[in-house]
Amino acid sequence: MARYTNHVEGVVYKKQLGTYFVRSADGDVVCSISSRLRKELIYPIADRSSIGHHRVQKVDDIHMIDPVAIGDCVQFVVAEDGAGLITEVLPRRNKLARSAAGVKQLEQIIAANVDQLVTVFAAALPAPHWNLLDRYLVTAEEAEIPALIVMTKLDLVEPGTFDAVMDEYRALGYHAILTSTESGHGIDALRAALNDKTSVLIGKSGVGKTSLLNAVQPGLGLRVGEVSKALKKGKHTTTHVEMIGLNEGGYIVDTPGMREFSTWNIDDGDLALFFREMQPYVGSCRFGLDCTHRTEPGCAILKAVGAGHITKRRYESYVRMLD
Ligand SMILES: Nc1nc2c(ncn2[C@@H]2O[C@H](COP(=O)(O)OP(=O)(O)O)[C@@H](O)[C@H]2O)c(=O)[nH]1
Ligand SMILES: [Mg+2]
Ligand SMILES: [Zn+2]
Repeated sequence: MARYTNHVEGVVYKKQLGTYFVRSADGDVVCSISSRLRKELIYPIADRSSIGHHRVQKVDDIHMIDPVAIGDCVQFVVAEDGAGLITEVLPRRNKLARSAAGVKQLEQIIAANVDQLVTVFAAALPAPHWNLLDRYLVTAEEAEIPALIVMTKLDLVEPGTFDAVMDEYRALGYHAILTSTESGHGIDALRAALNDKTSVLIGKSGVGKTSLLNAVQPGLGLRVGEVSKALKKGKHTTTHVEMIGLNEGGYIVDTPGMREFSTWNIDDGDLALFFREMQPYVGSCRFGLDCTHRTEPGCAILKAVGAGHITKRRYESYVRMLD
């Protein structure tokens, strides 16, 4: 049995099939996790009878119920040969999670201890998908993580095309940046917004994420892209996720395989709480907290939509998320 030194703390910055790369003040250590920790944290999810037993055994699913996430602060011990063992996951400041693809009952933690969620959309090719943006924003609200909206490929549309809709989001208090890697518009603003923060980048394939990262810092998009490619290759690389360091401080967490995105653990009855402009009305409908804000008489939210205090577009997004 290897002898271990005292507990050290660090941050998980990369993981790959049951191996965790932890950064601490004393350097980087490659860790596994203690069997006690694995049992303790996996049990409550893996035991759910609603999940077919055939699923639980798949490698991808083990990844999804991984008790240690990118960004986690952990305690670990180091053996004389330099191998580390994670013994404790320290309380998370927050966590960004979604329903695991194809397995609604499983939570997939994208990252823990995140400073902001950066949602990337293209002005065109592909056209922006506002309902998807609202789903990202609801996830950020629920997790209490600030969201940054980035609309890129601005050069592909007439000036001003999306000013109104961006102003709509700004009026809700969201920070929105318009960029183009063709013209260089907005790149300085994006670099400044990423500085010294741990950012999770999210957006469909082809919207321009890699190009944006390369514009912010030469080679950065390439590095993030390599991680994504490794993830797409096949089963046995699908657990490789990494936090990439920015030269001027801060980290980018890539979110590969995000072709679909479903919110995790948000009840229909709570959904309106995560639409900033709806939240103040929750509870003041005639049916109180039982109101779904769809067809009920005396609904305060429907009334606010009618009065123009809540936009039709955001309200329709809400309804689509309920369905
Ligand atoms: N016109 C224009 N094309 C862009 C811009 N950003 C990216 N693209 C193009 O959009 C495509 C997808 O970009 P990429 O960065 O790979 O997207 P990702 O899949 O989100 O990483 C590529 O062909 C890029 O050249 C932009 O600001 N303007
Ligand atoms: Mg890319
Ligand atoms: Zn209502």
